[in-house]
Amino acid sequence: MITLYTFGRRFGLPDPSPFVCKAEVLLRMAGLDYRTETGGIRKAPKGKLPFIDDDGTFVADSHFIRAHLERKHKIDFDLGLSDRDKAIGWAAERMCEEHLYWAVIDSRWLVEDNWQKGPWHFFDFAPAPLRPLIRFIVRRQVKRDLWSHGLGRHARSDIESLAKRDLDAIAAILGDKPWLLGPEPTGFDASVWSSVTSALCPHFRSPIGEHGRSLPNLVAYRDRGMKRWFPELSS
Ligand SMILES: N[C@@H](CCC(=O)N[C@@H](CS)C(=O)NCC(=O)O)C(=O)O
Repeated sequence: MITLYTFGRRFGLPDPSPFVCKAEVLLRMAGLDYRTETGGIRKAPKGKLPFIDDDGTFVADSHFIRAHLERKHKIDFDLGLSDRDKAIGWAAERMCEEHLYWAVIDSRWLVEDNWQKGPWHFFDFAPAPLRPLIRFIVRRQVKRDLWSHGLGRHARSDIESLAKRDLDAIAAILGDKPWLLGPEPTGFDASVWSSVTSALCPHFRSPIGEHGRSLPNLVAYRDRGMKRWFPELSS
């Protein structure tokens, strides 16, 4: 049995982390039995979620989880894709994970309203006297991470414009296809769908989300994936 370590369902999303969400989509796509466990970040081999425990084999990072499932469970997530489509999928995935993700982090963690109704609550589990300190330290670390990445050095309006271009690019690749690269979902949808769904999350107020929700094919894509992989969360 596979155990997927997650943050848990929040904000109407399968997980606040698009990487955890991606790993869960991959497991559901593959039709593998799994259970989830929250609160495992202290055990995380790379200090981040997601990671899995597959009968005693620990694999961290959504990309390497995918590679592990492909290898051990003989799953081909890219069935039928041409080399060109694989290249487009990879470029879209990396744009979502290494660029759009950080813009969404900025809007959730550093915009006061969103912080208060979002990540602030990640620390509700901590003893009350420690909560303010933990919140301060973790938020300061996220600010540093954004600065180190480089995106955090721009004005917020510039970060938002960059993220909007990412969403426009995904919408253009998607066009009128049901899935990123054709009539059936592939492994790239696990990543791109999770990132799009996270960016469009209506729980948070942000020009990034508003822009994404104004793109009809992106909204339909989000709803299609939610119905397919997380019907329990689909409205
Ligand atoms: N490249 C990793 C990224 C994972 C990642 O950034 N996880 C974040 C949540 S979105 C995390 O666990 N952060 C906790 C921390 O940095 O302490 C993947 O694809 O799994």
